[in-house]
Formats: sequence, C-alpha cells, structure tokens
Amino acid sequence: MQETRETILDNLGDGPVTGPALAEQLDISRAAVWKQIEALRDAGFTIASSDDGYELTDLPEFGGLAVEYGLDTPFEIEYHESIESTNARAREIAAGDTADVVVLSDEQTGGRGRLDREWASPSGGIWLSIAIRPDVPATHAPIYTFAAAVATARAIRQLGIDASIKWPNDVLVDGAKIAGILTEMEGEADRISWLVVGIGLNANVAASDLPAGSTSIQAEYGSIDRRQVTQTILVEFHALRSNVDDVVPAWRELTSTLDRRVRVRTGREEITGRAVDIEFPGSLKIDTGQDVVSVAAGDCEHLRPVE
Ligand code: BT5
Repeated sequence: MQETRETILDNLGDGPVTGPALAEQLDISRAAVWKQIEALRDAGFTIASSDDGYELTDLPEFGGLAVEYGLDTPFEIEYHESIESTNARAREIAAGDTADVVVLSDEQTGGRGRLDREWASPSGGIWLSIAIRPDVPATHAPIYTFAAAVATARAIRQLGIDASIKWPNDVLVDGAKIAGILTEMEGEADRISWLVVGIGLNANVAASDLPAGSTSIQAEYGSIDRRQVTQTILVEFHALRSNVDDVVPAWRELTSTLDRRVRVRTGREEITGRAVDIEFPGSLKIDTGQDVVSVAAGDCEHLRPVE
C-alpha cells in the first residue's frame, strides 16, 4: 500500500486524529490529507469526523485497500470489480518485471481452469492470482500449487468447514469442489522467470450459480468476511513460499487423497491404484499392485475402496 495512505489508515484506526496533526506528521498539506481521506471513503472505508478529528469506524467488505489494510506480507494488491481472468492480468504484470503483486477480483468473465477449462467465477467469490519470482528451477514450480492449496484449505478450515485437498489442485468439502488452483509460469529449465498462482475460492456464492459437483463457503457455512479470508490465504501462502520445505508435510496433513484408491489420467495414460505418498515438489506415488509409480501431473479421481 502507498506509504502515506498506510500511515493515515494506521492513525485513523488508533482513534480520532485531526487533519492538522496528520498533515504535520506526514509533512503534507491539510488539503492533501483531506484528499486522501476522501479517496479512502470512496474505496468504502467509513471515516467519521468530529471535533476530535477523523476516526476509522468500519472497513469495506472487500477491495484492494481493504485487503492490504493490516496485511503483513509484501504483496501489493490490484483490485477489480470485474475482469476477464486474474491469471491473465497477473501474467501481464509478471512479464513486465514486477513481482509480489496480487490481482484480486469480485467477478471474472473468463475465468480459466487447467487445460483452458472454464472456471465459473460469479460475483462474491475470491478470485485471485499471485505473481512471484522465486529463484528456483522450473521443476520446482508445482510446490507453489501445493502451497496455495494448503493456504486455501487452512483458511477454509479456520471457519470450521472440514476442507481437504485432492491431489493435485482441488480443495474439497464432502467430495464437492470448493476451490481450485491454476499455476502458470515462464522460464528456462534452470530458473523460473515468473510464476502466477491463481486461486479460485467459491466464497459468498450460491451453489446454484456453480457447476454440479461444486460447493461454496456460503452453502457450507453462510456469508463470510472475504477480506479476512483473503488475508489468511495470503499470509499462509507467503509463509509457505518462504519455507518451501514445510509445504509437503503440511499438505500431507490436509489431504484426502493419500491411502485411498485413485484413478489418475495424465495426457498419455490412466493409472489406478492406492495413493501412498507425495514427494517434493508434488508428484503422487501410486501403488498399482504391480509397481509403485510416480505421477507428476494429471486429473485425479477418488475411487471407492474395493471390497
Ligand atoms: C482448476 O482447474 O481447478 C483451477 C481453477 C483456477 C481458478 C482461478 S480463479 C483465479 C485465477 N484466474 C483464473 O482465470 N483462474 C484462476 P481444473 O482442475 O481444470 O478444474 C476445472 C473444472 O472445475 C471445470 O471443468 C469444472 O468442471 C469445474 N469448475 C468450474 N468452475 C468451478 C467452480 N467455480 N467451482 C468448482 N468447480 C468448478
């Protein structure tokens, strides 16, 4: 967040503060302070003014400044009411040399899943893409998908919803999909140039506005404060991307894929067996009965146990 705005918000949050006091502290004119206050009001912040000065009394439910307010990560947020795809926008930003930017939208008109599948993104969801530049080889890219899945599952579980991760990129509640992750990257074999991790979480969205087999936080729990949930996702993701060795153990704790029968379709083959483990940076090990095979990517189906 822009520094002046952040200082003003911090001051307003701590109690009434007068315009002249803010102007002096920030070394700007009183008119400039007033302009900043108006801009914050336009962004949905409720700022009361009395003889004692200005005071922050309520935050907007969602938006870039709202999510940045009190967020302890290096991410800058670019917010849209509506956009075609936050991943597409984050890719543009990342290609322009900027990193640690989050593109966030209330609605997407052309949200995408893997293999260019459609991703339903009505207003009320949490649709976000994080552009980062990790200094790692391209083969490590999947660990960021797993970090995002862990961050999202943890944020949902904080609400008391029993979310679990299905390998590789789905977050489920009772078998229904509540969130999905799409990671895209560019780079050479030995180094990633940029990576965009897209997270789609069905938050304040009615299940009837989603494809069959999906669920939402609204359906499982009721409407939530998207600002808080988004902040939790970003804080958890930031912690994990800063310590990638923590990702696989955290993922194992949250998954419903391990120790069950699965069918995985890759572009080339179909593998059925018992999922026994995942390995850094995210391959699934499947015991087929004849062999233990390692699959790096694919669509996974949870099967019923054989009698
Ligand atoms: C995914 O793909 O699960 C990745 C979804 C990533 C979406 C985010 S939103 C922010 C960012 N911007 C984007 O444009 N994308 C990312 P995949 O595993 O391929 O699953 C896609 C399938 O999930 C579809 O074919 C549908 O069957 C189903 N689906 C579509 N919309 C859904 C929704 N909102 N909730 C649950 N399932 C959905």
